[in-house]
Amino acid sequence: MGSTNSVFTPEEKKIYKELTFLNSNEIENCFKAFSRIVDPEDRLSYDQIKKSKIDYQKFKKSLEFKENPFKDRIFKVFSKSRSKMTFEDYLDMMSVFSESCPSEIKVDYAFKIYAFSDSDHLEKEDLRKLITRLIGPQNQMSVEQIDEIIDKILSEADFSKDQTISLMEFSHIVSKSIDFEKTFSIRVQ
Ligand SMILES: [Ca+2]
Repeated sequence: MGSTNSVFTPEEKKIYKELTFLNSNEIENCFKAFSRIVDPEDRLSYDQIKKSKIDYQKFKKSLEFKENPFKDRIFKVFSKSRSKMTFEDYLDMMSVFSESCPSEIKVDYAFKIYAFSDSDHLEKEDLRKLITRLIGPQNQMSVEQIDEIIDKILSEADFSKDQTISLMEFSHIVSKSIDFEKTFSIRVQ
């Protein structure tokens, strides 16, 4: 009791605060969430946890993301190695999803997540996947209905008329959506 029983050294904390939009408490909470994924049985030391990596099989079951229809894309976009997520990757991700992250950065990452083929444009096929995932498996929509939505998005957002949505076009439509920031925020407990 009374001793500094923090997970992080003051230096680590300082660096993480500088490199993310997270406050001290949020960084601690991210560590707890990360530990729950890598070490559910509470066997590892803090240092071992910090050096652990999460694979997709574990990530997709995590409390924060199991219900997220884009969890596979989120995992891929934020895992620098593309197949394993380090604690720093996890912090970067939670930083983008935090309420303090500026909207432009959230938009940038949302675009990467929705660009299923990792290109720099959202193609019709990306929009189809996006809509299908957003409506969820229980809401049936016909191919024609989805095509109609795609056409509507393109007619409103595709200023360059090339049948794809660029990042700039995407930012423009998203900036008009009041809900965007809300849907793109996760509070880690
Ligand atoms: Ca376009």
